[in-house]
Amino acid sequence: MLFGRQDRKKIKILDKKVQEWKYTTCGYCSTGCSIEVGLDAAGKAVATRGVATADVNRGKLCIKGIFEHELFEAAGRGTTPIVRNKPWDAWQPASWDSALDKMASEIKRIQGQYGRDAFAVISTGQIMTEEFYTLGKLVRGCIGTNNYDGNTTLCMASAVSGYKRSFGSDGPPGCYEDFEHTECLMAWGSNLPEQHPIIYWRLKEALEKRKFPLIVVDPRVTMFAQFADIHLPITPGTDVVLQNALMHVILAEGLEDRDYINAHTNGIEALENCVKDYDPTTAARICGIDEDTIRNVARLYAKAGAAMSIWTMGINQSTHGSDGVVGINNLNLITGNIGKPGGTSLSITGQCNAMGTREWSSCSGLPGYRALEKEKDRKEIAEFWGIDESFFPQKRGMCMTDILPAIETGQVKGLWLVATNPMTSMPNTPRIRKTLEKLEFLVVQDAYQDVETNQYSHMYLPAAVWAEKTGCFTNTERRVNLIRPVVPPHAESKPDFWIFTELAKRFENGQKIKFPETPEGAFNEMKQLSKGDSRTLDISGMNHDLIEQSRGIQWPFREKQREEQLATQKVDSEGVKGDQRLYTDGRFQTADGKANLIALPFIDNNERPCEDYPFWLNSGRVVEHFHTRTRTGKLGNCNKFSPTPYMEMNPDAAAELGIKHQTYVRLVSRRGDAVVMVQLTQRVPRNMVFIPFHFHDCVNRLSLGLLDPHSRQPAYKQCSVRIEHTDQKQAAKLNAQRRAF
Ligand SMILES: Nc1nc2c(c(=O)[nH]1)N[C@H]1C(S)=C(S)[C@@H](COP(=O)(O)OP(=O)(O)OC[C@H]3O[C@@H](n4cnc5c(=O)[nH]c(N)nc54)[C@H](O)[C@@H]3O)O[C@H]1N2
Ligand SMILES: Nc1nc2c(c(=O)[nH]1)N[C@H]1C(S)=C(S)[C@@H](COP(=O)(O)OP(=O)(O)OC[C@H]3O[C@@H](n4cnc5c(=O)[nH]c(N)nc54)[C@H](O)[C@@H]3O)O[C@H]1N2
Ligand code: SF4
Ligand SMILES: [Mo]
Repeated sequence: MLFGRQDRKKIKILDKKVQEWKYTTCGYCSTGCSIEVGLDAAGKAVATRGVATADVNRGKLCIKGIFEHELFEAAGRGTTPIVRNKPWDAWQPASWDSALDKMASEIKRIQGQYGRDAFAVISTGQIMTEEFYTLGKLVRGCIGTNNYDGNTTLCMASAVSGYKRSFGSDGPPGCYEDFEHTECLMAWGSNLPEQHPIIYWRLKEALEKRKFPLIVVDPRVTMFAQFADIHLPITPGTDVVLQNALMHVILAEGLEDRDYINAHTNGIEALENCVKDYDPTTAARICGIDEDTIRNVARLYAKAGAAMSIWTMGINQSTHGSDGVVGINNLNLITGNIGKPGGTSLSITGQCNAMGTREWSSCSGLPGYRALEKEKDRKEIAEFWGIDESFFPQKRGMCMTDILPAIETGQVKGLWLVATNPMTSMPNTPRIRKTLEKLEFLVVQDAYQDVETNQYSHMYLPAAVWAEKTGCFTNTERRVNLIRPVVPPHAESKPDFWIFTELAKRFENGQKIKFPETPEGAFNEMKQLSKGDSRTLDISGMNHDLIEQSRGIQWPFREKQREEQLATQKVDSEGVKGDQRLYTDGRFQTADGKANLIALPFIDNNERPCEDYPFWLNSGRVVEHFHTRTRTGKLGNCNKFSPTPYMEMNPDAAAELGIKHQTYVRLVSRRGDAVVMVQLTQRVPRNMVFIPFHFHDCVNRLSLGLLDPHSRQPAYKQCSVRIEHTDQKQAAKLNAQRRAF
């Protein structure tokens, strides 16, 4: 029998006349979806589809992935290098040769005049791993500045620092498949359905097959919170207090895994002493979660056969970011939930290749998780590259969030920005503007010429974007996936890889060091550097073709694993598999192989709401936009959902101030002001407003961005503002003047 409307018209799908589908990997978020881009007879990218045989997305894509082929021709792409003497002069087009000559001579001038570290380099989480490795070789091996970092300090630095403190090394130990085994999942400060829609879909599918409790910790009633069994609307910045209280209950009630603690950890006594002070009654007053809920959640988590935690920016972007990560690790260690199916501490990464930069860019150290502080590591890399070991500094230099203030004090005179837009993404825009104005030489290397930071530069280098290039991204679950070039670089733009190797030729060490000629060449160097029995980050079994054939391979994947699998498996259809999990044997990357339990006393150091600034200002993202909108802002299919800067505000709070839905208001903080449209919603509590950070001259004009002491990551999500009425006509006019597409 047939149900439903019989006369329903068939949906017609427009025939895009695709002649060929090409394999690649999505270039937005860290989920790492495998994509195929369709080309028409003229070679134009006209469609995108998910790869059905890819384990990560199994044919699915989110709204950003579906329209990703449109970004190649989006407005604002750079066409040729351009230069000017002062940021207020007119741009002059330049040839690549003359631009790179000038860039090298300006770097040498600044370093000669003010010292090597006076020229700083800030990169990204959005170029290929081979490009990161090559940039590292150029910056550490040829230019020789120690003030070299990535925008990942705004993003994943707390996760990196927390993993290192707990386990002795970076590297998320879990994987998406853990959803299929877990018996309790706790999500801290992550809005998975909007920010990692395909990871969320994997979780949802696991939940549909087998019910387990889902607990979401977020001050807002996000989409994720709405789907949760238990939502903990925490007071901003107090996750560490909740974590200590959960551990207080677990230890007081004897629910911990003593055998695991004794065999695999150090530091339980200090932790026990610390969490004694965080009984649920006391903690409830600080973190805003009632004491019975704390006890209930602690018991659920500890009694589950396997329990896991995931987290994103609600934890990392805090003055307790690194501590929040360590707190999650503590919780999992005392319950024996590390390295087992469904029992893990899985940081959900941000940008498409935030992992690749952590692994191979040399930003915070040397390639392959090596440290500048270790003589053995310095020697090994110096020898491999063929330079003198003394060329390397012996400890890490400044982070991104310290480099910009160092321009203010005159320590840094020149800056090279690769694929990052601090004028929109750094906290306290008025201050960033002033610092950039002080630079003697600023180079912006970006796929889009209209990126806001370019207004302050002396040179702009047009970069090829995403699938105009070849290389790898590593996703949240340590899966290395491949981007094949789908179309040639736009106009005269060049792959970042090419720019790095060409610039290297203009430095003395660049004559000595052999630079790889192709991304595959760089990948081979990384493979050689990754070999070693004690290394978790081992990619020696991989190559580009095998990665594509397998639709991504997780590391570690050693040569030995490849040989074994090639001998026994039908690699043609299934590909090969790396290790799904780290630390399965309970051995960590510390001196004695045990993980560290670390006591975390809470210090309340946030800017909090007060009489003059009575609202918490929270910020984050929406599903249809990516970051500073250089891409999604120009794709009609994405931008149409939220083209106007807006804020979520609680209707009761609005009624009290006489503020109406869809009117403009002026927000004021101790740093500056911003005009936004009001969207009334119960999603935010009465004492909080939330603003997506995608828009220029908006939330970051207000934000404070106090830094985490361990990771130097800004606390974007906690500061305070007041709300004022504003002239509606003037506000509408101002809004129209903003970058509009
Ligand atoms: N659509 C889309 N997807 C993206 C991105 C994008 O720009 N657009 N960017 C990618 C990148 S780089 C990143 S880093 C990720 C970010 O992914 P998420 O971290 O999931 O996204 P956010 O919206 O920044 O923040 C998540 C939540 O943290 C909550 N939060 C605020 N303060 C606190 C607190 O004190 N405690 C807790 N527990 N929670 C708090 C906020 O209310 C918010 O709902 O997304 C990635 N995916
Ligand atoms: N208030 C507030 N601020 C935040 C956050 C928040 O939650 N709240 N989140 C922070 C986080 S987690 C992050 S990750 C940062 C992101 O901050 P940014 O990195 O500054 O933001 P993007 O817009 O992603 O900038 C990346 C740039 O790289 C360019 N690009 C893309 N692909 C390529 C390429 O292949 N080559 C080159 N050369 N250029 C390319 C893009 O056009 C874009 O201009 O923002 C941070 N800022
Ligand atoms: S979930 Fe992330 S990786 Fe997957 S299609 Fe969407 S933006 Fe791309
Ligand atoms: Mo991020």
